[in-house]
Amino acid sequence: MSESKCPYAQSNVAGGGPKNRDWWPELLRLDILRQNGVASDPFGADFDYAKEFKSLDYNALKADLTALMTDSQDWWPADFGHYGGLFIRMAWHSAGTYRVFDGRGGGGQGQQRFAPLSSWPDNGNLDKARRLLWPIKQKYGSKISWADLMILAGNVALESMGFKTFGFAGGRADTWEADESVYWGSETSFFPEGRDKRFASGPSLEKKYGKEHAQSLEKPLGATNMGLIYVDPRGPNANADPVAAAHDIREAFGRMAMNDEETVALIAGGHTLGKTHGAAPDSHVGPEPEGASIEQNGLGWKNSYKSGKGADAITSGLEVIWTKTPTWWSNNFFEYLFGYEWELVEGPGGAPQFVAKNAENIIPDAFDKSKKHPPRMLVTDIALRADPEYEKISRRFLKNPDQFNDAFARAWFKLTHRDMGPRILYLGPEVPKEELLWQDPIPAINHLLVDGNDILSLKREILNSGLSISKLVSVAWASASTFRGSDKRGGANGGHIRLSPQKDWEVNNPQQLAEVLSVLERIQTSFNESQTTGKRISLADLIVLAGSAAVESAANAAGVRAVVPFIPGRADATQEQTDVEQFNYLQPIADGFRNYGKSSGRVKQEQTLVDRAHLLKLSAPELTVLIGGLRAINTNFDGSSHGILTSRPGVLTNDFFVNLLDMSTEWKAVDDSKDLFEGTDRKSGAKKWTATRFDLIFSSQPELRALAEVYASAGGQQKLVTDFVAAWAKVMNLDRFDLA
Ligand code: HEB
Repeated sequence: MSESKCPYAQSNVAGGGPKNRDWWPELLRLDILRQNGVASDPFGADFDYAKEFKSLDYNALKADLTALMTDSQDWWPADFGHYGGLFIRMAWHSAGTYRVFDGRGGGGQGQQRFAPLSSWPDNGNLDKARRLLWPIKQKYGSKISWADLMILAGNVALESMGFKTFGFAGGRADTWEADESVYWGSETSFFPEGRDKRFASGPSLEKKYGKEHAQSLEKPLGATNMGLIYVDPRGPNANADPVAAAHDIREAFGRMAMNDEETVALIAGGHTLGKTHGAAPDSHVGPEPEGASIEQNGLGWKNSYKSGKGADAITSGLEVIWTKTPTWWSNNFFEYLFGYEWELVEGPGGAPQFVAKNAENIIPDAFDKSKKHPPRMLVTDIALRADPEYEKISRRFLKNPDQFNDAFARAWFKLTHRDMGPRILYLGPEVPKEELLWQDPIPAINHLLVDGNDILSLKREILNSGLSISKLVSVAWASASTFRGSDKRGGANGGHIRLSPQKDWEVNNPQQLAEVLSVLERIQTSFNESQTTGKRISLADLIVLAGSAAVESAANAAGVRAVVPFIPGRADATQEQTDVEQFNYLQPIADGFRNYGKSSGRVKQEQTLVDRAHLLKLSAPELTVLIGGLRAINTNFDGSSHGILTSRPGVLTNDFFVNLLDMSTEWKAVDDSKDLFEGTDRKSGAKKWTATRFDLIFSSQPELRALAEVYASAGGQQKLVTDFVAAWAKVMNLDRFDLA
């Protein structure tokens, strides 16, 4: 491999030189399963951020933040003497990377401190915003995370600019390294290059970024360009077309769970305050923080134009001030949007932007009191008038500022809290009382919980109900495994598996699911009706209990005694509490644990498996033992025998590993996709097994093979049961934030 051919063979660790990831970029990597381990956390495993946050003097912190807003620093002077616009943009860009399909991104981990986000072109000069916050972060230490501080700074900015927010919740614990689990797109260059790679090609592309084009944005991406939070402010590929921009906005904001009204409110609200920065062409701007030299102390985008700051600052290269009071909340955005006709012009760097026609110079300058400007807008701002649906909403907001204010307050709260999980995780004195549908509410428990004896008798009843071990385990897995650590949605609590849309997902085998649920409902009803003390069991609990009883029984059948811990306390949500569209985003494209899903051109089955394991917060050993155990128990979504490498399906044996590593079997791909394989007896040629990539990866990827060997070796049967039970219980309880 010559250096010119392999630009990546420069890994800057351990003396440099190519590493495995350089030599074999295709090798399945498990790193994301080890991410955020104790080795990277200075506070260790016992650190309890919630406890720290509760000891914070919240009001003092807010007062310090408020004072900071107008405490202009010479090294980065505040526009109009107020940092509010900058901090709002920082908070919005922190939260705005969230996307519905995998729940990744978002402001929950303070990831803006790390690459790639720290250095995305769209995050230009937000390094300054975070650096301005440093003295406050330093003062409050571990009582306030960067993740919380960045969002709170946005809230305080709004409040100090005359806006009444909907509230604030703390609780975002920091991480200490870059989150490498996020697929940000396959482009190898940042904005402004490479937009179209993430859009399906075809005739729609030629239609100049019309509707179809925008709608074919690759899943799970949330932005139209690599390195942008959402969309190109100049319209798709700088085409200056506000209608096309609207299609992109709708698609990108939809990926963040925002509807049209929320989208209009957010954009108009955000651009009611602050300004853009484009004093001169960006040829004056140096490398982003990750690419900058060491003596810049982590800052980037060093600007050689005149003073390089204040009036000479260059961020987006656009030069727009939207409103007459850029440091005070108003309805100016809509008043100007409809009060003027707009003319397309070139900004200082040559980028398209709009200026109000025949307008007087009514807009203040950020640094020179004697100067005034005409109203200006970005192409994406004009989209709020050019798109017929957005226009209706914008005109309503123009006439009804109260509705605008309320919509922005709610949308801002949703934007900044969307990835925090259930309300039980919200901390602090400003948590709103109102319960919101997007929080996936689950009713409070108002019954007595079952105890030891009830649990024993319920288990007996379940195991005598005629339902197979495989079915019971499948349904419990289906219920709990929707959980994702990314945005803390999903999981067994709420019993959503019995509701639309989950009950109809292909991966859940709807027919089998309905059969199991009807039996469990019968058991639930008869138990609850027979109680005289007010004791009840929810179906959500019973589904987990049934799976756990089945796991115990499967272990017993393998000759190993096992007790699966069960903690009651889950409640059943109603259909009305369940946002069907938003729950559908939890639907797995692939779930290797149930042998569901195919390789795509970009992603192979085994990659989806690691992705899912990451969302389930599993380590590589946990992933391995769960696959081995679930295959032994026979839980493929469609009842197929792929990977069921055992003659005793339904028994919790280590057969999967023993047979997978058995050299008497020879494996061959049987389909062109290379997702399905057949194992034959090396000598006789007799057909023995079928398996998928999800299965064979445990014999081929060296780290997974090493783990598989553990469970196939002497003592492996006992260890498999012990480890499987622990990993199973972990998955069942992933969403039990009430237990912590
Ligand atoms: Fe924005 C700014 C774009 C949305 C808020 N923004 C800005 C800028 C741009 C933009 C380009 C400039 C930067 C500089 O500095 O230069 N946006 C944009 C787009 C969108 C948006 C494209 C989509 C359509 N925003 C938004 C939202 C919000 C915002 C949603 C919130 C809510 N922004 C903002 C602010 C600002 C901005 C506040 C200002 C900043 C300062 O002042 O610094």
